[in-house]
Amino acid sequence: MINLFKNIRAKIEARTRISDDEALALFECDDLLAVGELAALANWRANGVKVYFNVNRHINYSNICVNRCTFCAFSREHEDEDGGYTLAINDILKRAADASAAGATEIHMVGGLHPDLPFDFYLEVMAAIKADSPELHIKAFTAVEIDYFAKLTGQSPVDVIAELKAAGLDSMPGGGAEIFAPEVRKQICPEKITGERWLEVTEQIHQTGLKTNATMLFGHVETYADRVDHLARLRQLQDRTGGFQAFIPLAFQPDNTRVPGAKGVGGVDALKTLAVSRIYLDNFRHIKAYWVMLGLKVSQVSLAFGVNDIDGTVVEEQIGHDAGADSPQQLSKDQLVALIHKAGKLPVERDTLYQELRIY
Ligand code: V47
Ligand code: SF4
Repeated sequence: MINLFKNIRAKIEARTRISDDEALALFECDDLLAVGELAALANWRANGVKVYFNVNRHINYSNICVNRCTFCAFSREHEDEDGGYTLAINDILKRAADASAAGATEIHMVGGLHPDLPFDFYLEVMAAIKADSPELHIKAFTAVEIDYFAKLTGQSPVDVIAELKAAGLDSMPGGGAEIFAPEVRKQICPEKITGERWLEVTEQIHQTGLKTNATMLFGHVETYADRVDHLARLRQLQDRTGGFQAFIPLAFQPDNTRVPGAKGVGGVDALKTLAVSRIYLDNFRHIKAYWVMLGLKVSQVSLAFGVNDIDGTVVEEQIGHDAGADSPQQLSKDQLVALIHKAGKLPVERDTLYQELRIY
């Protein structure tokens, strides 16, 4: 073990990358503090004491979805089902306008794969938000939706992205990646596009110049080896495109889901996963702790385990809360700043593309 840590420290100092076997050994070891210290070193070299956050608002426009992933407590088959909904364009616009009035710089918008909404609905939503609130950056959809819109319209993903960009899309979040390994996908999201397809569509998105994030849903049925495989594929794609901004490990919330035996994620596993991600993904500048899924305390502690971004104000979130997340619905800017300050770090408000707006 001592040799493992020594070798990895030397690699971080020499700015060379660790191997898949080393990442697996870090996941398998019990010395959380040693892993955390290495992650903190890697993060220090990339970001110093700065921790980023933004003022944003999530809008989950519909939970109607043809995929019905077994880990998802958010989706419904149709609007008539208890809890099923699709927001009208005016409702979406009101939420965006409220966000802008409250100082938000970003709208984060994702939803289910709706069987009946035409592609024009999404174009109209983009254009209407931009017409109403041109100052807002629209971060919306994922490779999963792009693939779905392509099938819906008979177009290529590149053409779909071009239309969305022309209508106002500015960047994309990192959802839908889950765990790339086919055996795991069979159990948790059999209807979703394959991991290969997610990577292929994401590569095309990056080639159009749009930035995206990448996620990994962990703590259900996957093994450590599956996590390393996931990270390896992301690191390879990032080598080719440089189009990822942040990596966000999403802690699985088990309530109301249909994953047999899944218990959710403890604090130790969450911190270790964030730390190993920081050490392994040497070509990702930003590792984000999404406080909605991690909870506030683990998110705060993660700032000593390699994390340099704590997401945003969020305001209204369905996906994690429907699955039992016990975090608040929203945090104020003051709460985010205090949380970061109390971890001994420097809070930096950023925009979606990591331009620094204000240091606190
Ligand atoms: O793709 C669904 C996940 C994702 C559950 O890019 C669940 O900045 C935990 O991708 N437990 C959507 N996770 C959220 C997402 C995201 C969030 C915040 C920031 C960014 C970003 C992206 O939520 C889905 C899926 O992987 N999810 N159900 C659940 N029960
Ligand atoms: Fe649909 Fe996304 Fe939920 Fe899967 S995770 S069922 S694709 S909304």
